[in-house]
Amino acid sequence: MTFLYKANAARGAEWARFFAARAPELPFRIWPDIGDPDEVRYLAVWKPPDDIAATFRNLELLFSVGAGVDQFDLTQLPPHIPLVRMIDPGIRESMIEYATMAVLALHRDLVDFIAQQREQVWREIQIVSASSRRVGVMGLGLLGQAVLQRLKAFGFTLAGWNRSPRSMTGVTCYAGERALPEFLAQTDILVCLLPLTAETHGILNRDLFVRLPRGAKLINVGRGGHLVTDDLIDALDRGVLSAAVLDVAEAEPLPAGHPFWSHPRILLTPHNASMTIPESAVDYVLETIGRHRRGEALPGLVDRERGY
Ligand code: NDP
Ligand code: OXD
Repeated sequence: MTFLYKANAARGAEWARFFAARAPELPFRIWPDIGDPDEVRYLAVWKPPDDIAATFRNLELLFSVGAGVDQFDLTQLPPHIPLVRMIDPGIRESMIEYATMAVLALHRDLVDFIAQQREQVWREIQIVSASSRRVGVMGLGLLGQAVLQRLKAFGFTLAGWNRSPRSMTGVTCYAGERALPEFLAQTDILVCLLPLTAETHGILNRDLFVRLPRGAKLINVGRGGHLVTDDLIDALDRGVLSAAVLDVAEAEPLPAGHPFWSHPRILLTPHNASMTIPESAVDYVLETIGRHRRGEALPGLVDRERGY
């Protein structure tokens, strides 16, 4: 019975250390050293290998080492193998930091100041109070809620939009497609923290941008597939949007010459908003394995119908 890890090798070495300490009875291997594939009962991956079911015939549980699972072709996974996404305080805390950094950067006009510094321009920009700045988060899941919770401390006017109804103190919550225009109309800084599914693919597009107040700002920490590149560039060039912070791209690494690299109103990071922390991730997978063995419900179990 083996646990096989297929993701960042340096972090895999840390997983190995925590496995050795916390589950010495469970052999731990790092891809491509898979050993006997029939021994693999548990597989944790970022990018899934081909033919998982045919290669690992005795697989019992499949883990995503990230919170998102859009990298899996859910139609190719046999129904008897549960897919479990990562629920990790490390992901949550680093996402809160990143989203807070991005919201504050856009709120306090950092994109303009970077441009001014390059041009040696010393010019004040009128400060807008946090209470007058309306921040809206798309996706009120674990991360969206955690980000909003932390943003309360700054005094922003907060809203959230979600598939099913949610309620959060101090946050105006909107639900469903019909409520989207109303949510957008009162959002100055839009944060995308949706999972990438058939429904959300390309959601950050021209039609959505024009529903925001003119000159609104965008933060995409969901997935590159949420955003239509040409529509963003056009919106920025025409002043429909005034700035964007992007952590994700449709093709990663972003290809040379892509317009995101050089657009003066885009701040770009290399899918680095948050990271799974090996120590807490190992606790989570071992707890999930225990629950699975006991036949208990699995927090983080992916609903294949919904796609997240
Ligand atoms: P959750 O599954 O906890 O939350 C997803 C939320 O999105 C749910 O509240 C869900 O609604 C809502 N949702 C799903 N589909 C729609 C839709 N069509 N319209 C409106 N709302 C919808 O996920 P997390 O919060 O943990 O993570 C969200 C995403 O963040 C991940 O899938 C991943 O893509 C991204 N991510 C990015 C990282 C990075 O480093 N850039 C790091 C980690 C995550 P409902 O309540 O109805 O289910
Ligand atoms: C994740 C990510 O999904 O890092 O966890 O993007």
